[in-house]
Amino acid sequence: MGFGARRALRFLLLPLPLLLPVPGAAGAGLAALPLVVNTWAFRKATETAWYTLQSGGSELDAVERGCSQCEIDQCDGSVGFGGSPDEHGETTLDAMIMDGDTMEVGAVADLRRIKNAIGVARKVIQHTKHTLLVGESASLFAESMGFPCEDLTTQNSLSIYLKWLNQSCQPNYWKNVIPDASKSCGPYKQAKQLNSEEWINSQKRINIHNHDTIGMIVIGGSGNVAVGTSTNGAVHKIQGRVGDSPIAGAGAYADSTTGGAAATGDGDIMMRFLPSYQAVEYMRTGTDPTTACQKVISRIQKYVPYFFGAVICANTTGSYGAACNKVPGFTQFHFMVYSPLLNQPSEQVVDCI
Ligand code: SD4
Repeated sequence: MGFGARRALRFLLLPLPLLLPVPGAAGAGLAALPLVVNTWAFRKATETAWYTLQSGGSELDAVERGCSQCEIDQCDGSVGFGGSPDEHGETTLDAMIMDGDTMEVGAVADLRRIKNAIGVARKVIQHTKHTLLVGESASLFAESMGFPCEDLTTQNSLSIYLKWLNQSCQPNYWKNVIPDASKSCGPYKQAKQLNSEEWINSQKRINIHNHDTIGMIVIGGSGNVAVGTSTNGAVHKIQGRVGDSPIAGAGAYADSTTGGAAATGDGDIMMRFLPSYQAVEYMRTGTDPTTACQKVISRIQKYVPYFFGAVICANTTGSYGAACNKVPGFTQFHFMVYSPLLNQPSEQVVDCI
Protein backbone atom coordinates (compact mmCIF):
# COMPACT_ATOMS: atom_id res chain seq x y z
CA MET A 1 0.00 0.00 0.00
CA GLY A 2 1.43 3.40 -0.96
CA PHE A 3 1.94 6.34 1.36
CA GLY A 4 -1.16 8.18 0.09
CA ALA A 5 -3.39 5.12 0.47
CA ARG A 6 -2.07 4.45 3.98
CA ARG A 7 -2.73 8.03 4.89
CA ALA A 8 -6.29 7.90 3.52
CA LEU A 9 -6.92 4.63 5.35
CA ARG A 10 -5.67 6.18 8.55
CA PHE A 11 -8.17 9.01 8.15
CA LEU A 12 -11.00 6.52 7.59
CA LEU A 13 -10.00 4.55 10.65
CA LEU A 14 -9.75 7.58 12.88
CA PRO A 15 -12.64 7.83 15.31
CA LEU A 16 -14.82 10.89 14.90
CA PRO A 17 -13.47 13.76 16.98
CA LEU A 18 -14.76 13.66 20.53
CA LEU A 19 -16.40 16.99 21.24
CA LEU A 20 -16.20 17.71 24.92
CA PRO A 21 -16.11 20.91 26.96
CA VAL A 22 -12.66 21.71 28.41
CA PRO A 23 -13.16 23.18 31.85
CA GLY A 24 -10.78 26.08 32.26
CA ALA A 25 -8.39 25.00 29.49
CA ALA A 26 -6.27 27.84 28.21
CA GLY A 27 -7.66 29.15 24.97
CA ALA A 28 -9.62 26.00 24.15
CA GLY A 29 -13.35 25.42 24.29
CA LEU A 30 -13.59 21.89 22.96
CA ALA A 31 -11.62 18.69 23.30
CA ALA A 32 -10.85 16.25 20.52
CA LEU A 33 -8.57 13.36 19.67
CA PRO A 34 -5.97 12.84 18.39
CA LEU A 35 -4.08 15.52 20.21
CA VAL A 36 -0.53 16.88 20.21
CA VAL A 37 0.52 19.31 22.95
CA ASN A 38 4.06 20.56 23.46
CA THR A 39 5.89 23.09 25.56
CA TRP A 40 6.84 26.50 24.13
CA ALA A 41 6.07 27.85 20.67
CA PHE A 42 7.93 25.04 18.89
CA ARG A 43 5.53 24.91 15.96
CA LYS A 44 7.54 22.71 13.61
CA ALA A 45 7.79 20.04 16.28
CA THR A 46 4.00 20.08 16.71
CA GLU A 47 3.48 19.86 12.97
CA THR A 48 5.94 17.00 12.60
CA ALA A 49 4.26 15.02 15.38
CA TRP A 50 0.83 15.65 13.93
CA TYR A 51 1.74 14.60 10.41
CA THR A 52 3.51 11.53 11.74
CA LEU A 53 0.23 10.45 13.32
CA GLN A 54 -1.78 11.36 10.24
CA SER A 55 0.49 9.30 8.01
CA GLY A 56 0.00 6.18 10.07
CA GLY A 57 2.75 6.52 12.67
CA SER A 58 2.22 5.47 16.26
CA GLU A 59 1.99 7.86 19.20
CA LEU A 60 5.61 6.98 20.08
CA ASP A 61 6.68 7.68 16.49
CA ALA A 62 4.96 11.06 16.70
CA VAL A 63 6.69 11.97 19.96
CA GLU A 64 10.07 10.79 18.66
CA ARG A 65 9.83 12.64 15.36
CA GLY A 66 8.31 15.76 16.90
CA CYS A 67 11.08 16.07 19.47
CA SER A 68 13.74 15.09 16.89
CA GLN A 69 12.54 18.02 14.79
CA CYS A 70 13.40 20.33 17.66
CA GLU A 71 16.82 18.69 18.01
CA ILE A 72 17.47 19.39 14.31
CA ASP A 73 16.13 22.95 14.59
CA GLN A 74 18.07 23.55 17.84
CA CYS A 75 14.83 25.00 19.24
CA ASP A 76 15.64 28.17 21.18
CA GLY A 77 19.20 26.89 21.56
CA SER A 78 17.91 24.78 24.47
CA VAL A 79 17.29 21.58 22.53
CA GLY A 80 19.85 19.63 20.52
CA PHE A 81 23.47 20.35 19.62
CA GLY A 82 25.28 23.68 20.01
CA GLY A 83 23.44 24.94 23.09
CA SER A 84 23.89 25.18 26.86
CA PRO A 85 27.64 24.52 27.02
CA ASP A 86 28.64 23.07 30.39
CA GLU A 87 31.50 24.34 32.58
CA HIS A 88 33.96 22.79 30.15
CA GLY A 89 32.24 24.16 27.06
CA GLU A 90 30.66 20.86 26.00
CA THR A 91 27.01 20.38 25.03
CA THR A 92 25.45 17.24 26.53
CA LEU A 93 21.89 16.03 26.00
CA ASP A 94 19.09 14.55 28.11
CA ALA A 95 16.00 12.91 26.59
CA MET A 96 13.21 10.51 27.44
CA ILE A 97 10.30 8.79 25.77
CA MET A 98 7.48 6.94 27.54
CA ASP A 99 4.76 4.61 26.29
CA GLY A 100 1.57 5.07 28.31
CA ASP A 101 0.20 1.70 27.15
CA THR A 102 3.04 -0.48 28.43
CA MET A 103 4.58 2.05 30.87
CA GLU A 104 7.96 1.43 29.18
CA VAL A 105 10.46 4.26 29.38
CA GLY A 106 13.66 4.82 27.42
CA ALA A 107 15.96 7.63 28.48
CA VAL A 108 19.47 8.97 28.06
CA ALA A 109 21.25 11.52 30.21
CA ASP A 110 24.54 13.37 29.89
CA LEU A 111 24.72 12.00 26.32
CA ARG A 112 27.81 13.19 24.48
CA ARG A 113 28.61 13.62 20.76
CA ILE A 114 25.25 12.26 19.55
CA LYS A 115 22.71 14.70 18.12
CA ASN A 116 19.49 12.67 18.12
CA ALA A 117 19.03 12.12 21.85
CA ILE A 118 15.36 11.15 21.74
CA GLY A 119 16.14 8.67 18.94
CA VAL A 120 18.66 7.00 21.26
CA ALA A 121 16.09 7.06 24.10
CA ARG A 122 13.66 5.18 21.83
CA LYS A 123 16.35 2.56 21.12
CA VAL A 124 16.69 2.03 24.88
CA ILE A 125 13.05 0.88 24.87
CA GLN A 126 13.38 -1.11 21.66
CA HIS A 127 16.68 -2.88 22.21
CA THR A 128 17.35 -3.08 25.95
CA LYS A 129 15.60 -4.10 29.14
CA HIS A 130 16.90 -0.92 30.83
CA THR A 131 15.24 2.44 31.33
CA LEU A 132 18.05 5.02 31.56
CA LEU A 133 21.58 5.06 30.11
CA VAL A 134 24.03 7.82 30.98
CA GLY A 135 27.24 9.55 29.95
CA GLU A 136 29.98 8.03 27.82
CA SER A 137 28.34 4.61 28.04
CA ALA A 138 25.12 6.00 26.60
CA SER A 139 27.15 7.41 23.70
CA LEU A 140 28.76 4.00 23.08
CA PHE A 141 25.30 2.44 23.08
CA ALA A 142 24.13 5.07 20.59
CA GLU A 143 27.07 4.34 18.30
CA SER A 144 26.31 0.62 18.46
CA MET A 145 22.77 1.48 17.35
CA GLY A 146 24.17 3.30 14.33
CA PHE A 147 23.91 6.93 15.43
CA PRO A 148 26.72 9.10 14.06
CA CYS A 149 29.26 10.42 16.53
CA GLU A 150 29.65 14.19 16.03
CA ASP A 151 31.01 17.19 17.86
CA LEU A 152 28.03 19.03 19.40
CA THR A 153 29.98 22.28 19.75
CA THR A 154 29.11 25.15 17.42
CA GLN A 155 30.49 28.65 16.97
CA ASN A 156 27.56 29.85 19.08
CA SER A 157 28.09 27.45 21.98
CA LEU A 158 31.81 28.20 21.92
CA SER A 159 31.20 31.94 22.15
CA ILE A 160 28.71 31.47 25.03
CA TYR A 161 31.37 29.46 26.82
CA LEU A 162 34.20 31.93 26.16
CA LYS A 163 32.05 34.86 27.28
CA TRP A 164 31.28 33.02 30.50
CA LEU A 165 34.97 32.33 31.12
CA ASN A 166 35.72 36.00 30.53
CA GLN A 167 33.17 37.04 33.14
CA SER A 168 34.79 34.96 35.88
CA CYS A 169 32.51 31.96 35.23
CA GLN A 170 29.35 33.87 36.25
CA PRO A 171 26.72 32.63 36.80
CA ASN A 172 27.41 29.09 37.96
CA TYR A 173 25.83 26.38 40.08
CA TRP A 174 28.31 26.13 42.94
CA LYS A 175 27.66 27.10 46.54
CA ASN A 176 29.51 26.81 49.78
CA VAL A 177 32.93 26.51 48.16
CA ILE A 178 36.27 28.27 48.06
CA PRO A 179 37.26 30.30 46.15
CA ASP A 180 33.95 32.23 46.34
CA ALA A 181 31.99 30.94 43.33
CA SER A 182 30.03 34.17 43.04
CA LYS A 183 33.26 35.97 42.15
CA SER A 184 35.67 33.54 40.54
CA CYS A 185 36.15 30.42 38.48
CA GLY A 186 37.12 27.05 39.95
CA PRO A 187 38.47 24.59 40.64
CA TYR A 188 36.54 24.79 43.91
CA LYS A 189 36.87 23.04 47.22
CA GLN A 190 34.21 22.69 49.87
CA ALA A 191 33.95 25.52 52.42
CA LYS A 192 31.87 26.50 55.42
CA GLN A 193 28.12 25.91 55.66
CA LEU A 194 25.98 28.20 53.53
CA ASN A 195 24.61 31.08 55.56
CA SER A 196 20.93 32.02 55.26
CA GLU A 197 21.58 35.11 53.13
CA GLU A 198 23.50 33.02 50.61
CA TRP A 199 20.66 30.50 50.57
CA ILE A 200 18.05 33.18 49.81
CA ASN A 201 20.22 34.62 47.06
CA SER A 202 20.77 31.21 45.52
CA GLN A 203 16.98 30.68 45.40
CA LYS A 204 16.52 34.02 43.65
CA ARG A 205 19.05 33.33 40.89
CA ILE A 206 16.77 32.72 37.97
CA ASN A 207 17.80 32.70 34.36
CA ILE A 208 14.65 32.52 32.26
CA HIS A 209 16.50 31.97 28.99
CA ASN A 210 18.33 29.03 30.45
CA HIS A 211 15.39 26.65 30.19
CA ASP A 212 13.26 25.85 27.15
CA THR A 213 13.06 22.07 26.91
CA ILE A 214 10.67 20.46 24.50
CA GLY A 215 8.18 18.28 26.35
CA MET A 216 5.49 16.66 24.24
CA ILE A 217 2.26 14.77 24.87
CA VAL A 218 0.67 12.80 22.02
CA ILE A 219 -2.72 11.13 22.48
CA GLY A 220 -3.89 9.01 19.57
CA GLY A 221 -7.41 8.64 18.24
CA SER A 222 -8.06 5.71 20.56
CA GLY A 223 -6.68 7.44 23.63
CA ASN A 224 -3.20 5.88 23.66
CA VAL A 225 -0.74 8.23 25.32
CA ALA A 226 2.96 8.77 24.65
CA VAL A 227 5.19 11.53 25.98
CA GLY A 228 8.77 12.66 25.48
CA THR A 229 11.34 15.30 26.26
CA SER A 230 14.61 16.50 24.79
CA THR A 231 16.97 19.17 26.09
CA ASN A 232 20.57 20.25 26.35
CA GLY A 233 19.87 21.12 29.99
CA ALA A 234 21.16 24.11 31.88
CA VAL A 235 23.78 26.46 30.47
CA HIS A 236 27.09 26.37 32.40
CA LYS A 237 25.99 23.26 34.29
CA ILE A 238 28.55 21.36 36.33
CA GLN A 239 29.82 18.34 34.37
CA GLY A 240 27.69 15.29 35.04
CA ARG A 241 24.59 17.31 35.91
CA VAL A 242 21.37 15.63 34.80
CA GLY A 243 18.10 17.54 34.86
CA ASP A 244 14.47 16.51 35.16
CA SER A 245 13.88 15.83 31.47
CA PRO A 246 15.15 12.20 31.31
CA ILE A 247 13.54 11.24 34.62
CA ALA A 248 10.16 9.52 34.32
CA GLY A 249 7.55 11.34 36.38
CA ALA A 250 9.68 14.47 36.49
CA GLY A 251 10.27 15.57 32.88
CA ALA A 252 7.21 13.73 31.57
CA TYR A 253 4.82 10.92 32.38
CA ALA A 254 2.23 8.95 30.40
CA ASP A 255 -0.52 6.57 31.37
CA SER A 256 -3.04 5.57 28.72
CA THR A 257 -5.69 5.00 31.38
CA THR A 258 -5.49 8.68 32.30
CA GLY A 259 -3.37 11.09 30.25
CA GLY A 260 0.05 12.64 30.06
CA ALA A 261 2.07 15.55 31.38
CA ALA A 262 5.43 17.18 30.69
CA ALA A 263 7.46 19.80 32.49
CA THR A 264 9.85 22.54 31.49
CA GLY A 265 11.96 24.88 33.56
CA ASP A 266 14.47 24.62 36.35
CA GLY A 267 14.90 20.87 36.47
CA ASP A 268 17.16 20.96 39.51
CA ILE A 269 14.15 22.21 41.49
CA MET A 270 11.29 20.58 39.60
CA MET A 271 12.60 17.02 39.61
CA ARG A 272 12.34 16.93 43.40
CA PHE A 273 8.55 17.08 43.11
CA LEU A 274 7.91 14.62 40.23
CA PRO A 275 5.44 17.14 38.79
CA SER A 276 4.51 15.13 35.68
CA TYR A 277 3.68 12.03 37.69
CA GLN A 278 1.76 14.13 40.20
CA ALA A 279 -0.26 15.86 37.45
CA VAL A 280 -1.24 12.52 35.92
CA GLU A 281 -2.28 11.27 39.35
CA TYR A 282 -4.45 14.36 39.87
CA MET A 283 -6.09 13.73 36.49
CA ARG A 284 -6.62 10.07 37.41
CA THR A 285 -8.82 11.18 40.27
CA GLY A 286 -10.89 13.38 37.96
CA THR A 287 -9.10 16.71 38.16
CA ASP A 288 -9.24 18.57 34.83
CA PRO A 289 -5.86 19.10 33.12
CA THR A 290 -5.56 22.84 33.78
CA THR A 291 -6.27 22.41 37.48
CA ALA A 292 -3.92 19.38 37.65
CA CYS A 293 -1.12 21.51 36.17
CA GLN A 294 -1.90 24.38 38.57
CA LYS A 295 -1.89 22.09 41.58
CA VAL A 296 1.59 20.74 40.86
CA ILE A 297 2.95 24.26 40.34
CA SER A 298 1.40 25.30 43.68
CA ARG A 299 3.01 22.36 45.47
CA ILE A 300 6.46 23.48 44.32
CA GLN A 301 5.71 27.14 45.07
CA LYS A 302 5.20 26.34 48.74
CA TYR A 303 8.84 25.33 49.06
CA VAL A 304 10.50 27.36 46.31
CA PRO A 305 8.52 30.52 45.49
CA TYR A 306 11.03 31.77 42.90
CA PHE A 307 11.44 28.70 40.70
CA PHE A 308 11.13 29.02 36.92
CA GLY A 309 8.87 26.37 35.46
CA ALA A 310 5.74 25.28 33.65
CA VAL A 311 3.78 22.08 33.12
CA ILE A 312 1.49 20.89 30.30
CA CYS A 313 -1.25 18.32 30.96
CA ALA A 314 -3.72 16.41 28.78
CA ASN A 315 -6.23 13.67 29.46
CA THR A 316 -7.52 10.85 27.29
CA THR A 317 -10.71 12.71 26.35
CA GLY A 318 -8.52 15.30 24.61
CA SER A 319 -8.80 18.04 27.24
CA TYR A 320 -5.57 19.87 27.91
CA GLY A 321 -4.16 22.73 29.92
CA ALA A 322 -0.99 24.27 31.27
CA ALA A 323 0.28 26.25 34.23
CA CYS A 324 3.44 28.15 35.12
CA ASN A 325 4.98 29.82 38.15
CA LYS A 326 4.93 33.60 38.00
CA VAL A 327 8.36 35.15 38.54
CA PRO A 328 9.76 38.51 37.42
CA GLY A 329 10.14 38.38 33.62
CA PHE A 330 8.01 35.26 33.23
CA THR A 331 4.29 35.91 33.60
CA GLN A 332 2.91 33.91 30.68
CA PHE A 333 3.75 30.54 29.21
CA HIS A 334 3.33 29.66 25.52
CA PHE A 335 2.61 26.15 24.34
CA MET A 336 1.42 24.45 21.15
CA VAL A 337 -1.69 22.40 20.46
CA TYR A 338 -2.87 20.47 17.41
CA SER A 339 -6.19 18.59 17.30
CA PRO A 340 -8.89 17.87 14.69
CA LEU A 341 -10.61 21.10 15.78
CA LEU A 342 -7.66 23.14 14.58
CA ASN A 343 -6.52 23.21 10.99
CA GLN A 344 -3.01 24.17 12.00
CA PRO A 345 -0.81 24.13 15.10
CA SER A 346 -2.26 26.61 17.56
CA GLU A 347 -0.06 28.63 19.90
CA GLN A 348 -1.77 29.03 23.25
CA VAL A 349 -0.88 31.20 26.19
CA VAL A 350 -1.56 30.75 29.87
CA ASP A 351 -1.09 33.33 32.64
CA CYS A 352 1.29 32.14 35.33
CA ILE A 353 -0.01 31.72 38.87
C1 SD4 B 1 16.61 20.93 32.74
N1 SD4 B 1 14.24 21.17 32.52
O1 SD4 B 1 17.55 20.28 32.33
C2 SD4 B 1 15.47 21.14 31.82
C3 SD4 B 1 15.78 22.38 31.11
C4 SD4 B 1 14.66 23.06 30.54
O2 SD4 B 1 12.62 23.65 30.16
O3 SD4 B 1 14.77 23.86 29.79
N2 SD4 B 1 13.51 22.87 30.81
O4 SD4 B 1 16.56 21.46 33.85
